[in-house]
Amino acid sequence: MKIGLLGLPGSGKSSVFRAVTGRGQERHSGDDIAVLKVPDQLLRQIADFYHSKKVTMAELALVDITALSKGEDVAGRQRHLSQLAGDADAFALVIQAFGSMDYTGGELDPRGDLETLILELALTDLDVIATRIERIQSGPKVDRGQFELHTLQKAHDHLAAGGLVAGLDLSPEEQKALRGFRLLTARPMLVVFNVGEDDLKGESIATAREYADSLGLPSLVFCAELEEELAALGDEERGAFLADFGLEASARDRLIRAAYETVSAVTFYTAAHNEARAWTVQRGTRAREAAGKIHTDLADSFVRAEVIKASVLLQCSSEAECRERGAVSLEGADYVVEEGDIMLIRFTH
Ligand SMILES: Nc1nc2c(ncn2[C@@H]2O[C@H](COP(=O)(O)OP(=O)(O)O)[C@@H](O)[C@H]2O)c(=O)[nH]1
Ligand SMILES: [Mg+2]
Repeated sequence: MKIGLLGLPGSGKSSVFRAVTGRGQERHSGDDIAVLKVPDQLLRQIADFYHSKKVTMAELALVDITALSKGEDVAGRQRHLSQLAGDADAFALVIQAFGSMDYTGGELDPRGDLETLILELALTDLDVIATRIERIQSGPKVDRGQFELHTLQKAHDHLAAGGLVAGLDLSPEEQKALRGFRLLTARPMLVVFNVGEDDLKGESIATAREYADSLGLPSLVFCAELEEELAALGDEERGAFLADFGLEASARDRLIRAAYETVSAVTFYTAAHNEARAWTVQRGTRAREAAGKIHTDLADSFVRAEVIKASVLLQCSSEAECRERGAVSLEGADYVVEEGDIMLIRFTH
């Protein structure tokens, strides 16, 4: 899973990136990507159970996308945004709420900045949609084209009215018709309000937060500068500081958790003596597709999945006992993977 950091210049994207990754100031220009290991207590327990020699945590990639600059012409900016956004599965929108001036020297306006950012994303999508609608309308009339046209029109109207494609109620067929366009506002988003050290509760961003809520976007309050300092400390020291500041968890843990919730991630496991491993899929993913994550060949040669609930496994003294108790179920390709499933894929050779 890949999360892209987006924000206006100076909003603190790079600071958030450093706070979350624990990386120092030294950096090269342009994009930067970090792979975060997702802390997982259950994975540890499963690995202990199987005496696994190797433990592989799920990973979350974080991309620090270079600033959107207001200087470019609209078309250039949108092309730039589409390219940069690339294959990010979700976005974290970083909003400046620290200090007293924004990067243009203007007054601080977190709500306005969030609106600007969302407008940029919506305009980029509208442009993609308009181009496609034009192309369909100027081509030969075919049924499939008409369905796509209708769906595009629906997305267009929703965006034009200030909505996000992600907030649109679409049938599976309509979703499929739009998927290929990789629309920016169709992807899950969360908002990171980067507040000053004197406003860790985020009192200054109340109205901006209401706006995020109204769009159905989850939001986090961070002080990137403070979090950067905390990230440089050892685990024990950090724990004490977090408590001092009344923070429940580090920036890294909070961002990972929020990202998981935002994309509706489900964690399943594969476990044996050689390796215990956590995998992340989106809610609603079926067994065949999950198998394909483990190895692309496994999707094609999939026969059945043996599924044990981790919570049940950990109450048994051995996997054999689990089987005797009937706690291992055999599932077909269409089984919807659940949080905490331990899966063994049976396949044809
Ligand atoms: N006081 C304060 N300054 C911050 C905070 N976060 C970022 N900054 C400063 O704001 C400036 C821009 O931050 P940066 O992360 O480079 O923004 P980017 O352009 O979005 O990557 C830098 O000088 C940071 O030190 C914060 O939480 N508090
Ligand atoms: Mg930066």
